[in-house]
Amino acid sequence: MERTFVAIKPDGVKRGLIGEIIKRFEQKSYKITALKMLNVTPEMAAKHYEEHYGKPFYPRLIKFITLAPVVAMAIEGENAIAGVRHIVGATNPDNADVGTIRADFSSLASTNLIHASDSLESAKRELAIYFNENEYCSDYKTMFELIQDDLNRE
Ligand code: FUP
Repeated sequence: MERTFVAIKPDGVKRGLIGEIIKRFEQKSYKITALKMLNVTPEMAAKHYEEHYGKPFYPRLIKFITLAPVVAMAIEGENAIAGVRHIVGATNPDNADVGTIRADFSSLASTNLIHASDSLESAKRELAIYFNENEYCSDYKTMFELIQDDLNRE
């Protein structure tokens, strides 16, 4: 099982796409184990995007993520890091596969609706910026987990 970090960015919140985006992860059978809306502070934004510091798009990236609330999530599942990125689509929506969130709802990389961790290491680092350990609610079973339990029962 992997746990990854996903954030619906300010454009997704403002455009009323929170439900549409979360639906795609639920219907894939992933388990949401933490969820909140928050205003990202400049300090949090700098930590989140530290790998992009100094790049031409960095100032606008920080401005954008702090402009309006985001919806932050922890998503769990088998191979969830790559699987979630597959549903999210390529950074530039023009290159994203049709059917992905970015291809279906966005037309610019600077406002591409959603962030998802790209590795186990990034997921751990990013989750720690947005969530405290006591905010996870992993202690319940989704229907998908119950189906797996049935299948694995001797
Ligand atoms: P991703 O992992 O797909 O979110 O992409 P990156 O980590 O490479 O980039 C993080 C964010 O920087 C993107 F979501 C949008 C922004 N960005 C730009 O605005 N222009 C670029 O050319 C690349 C990234």
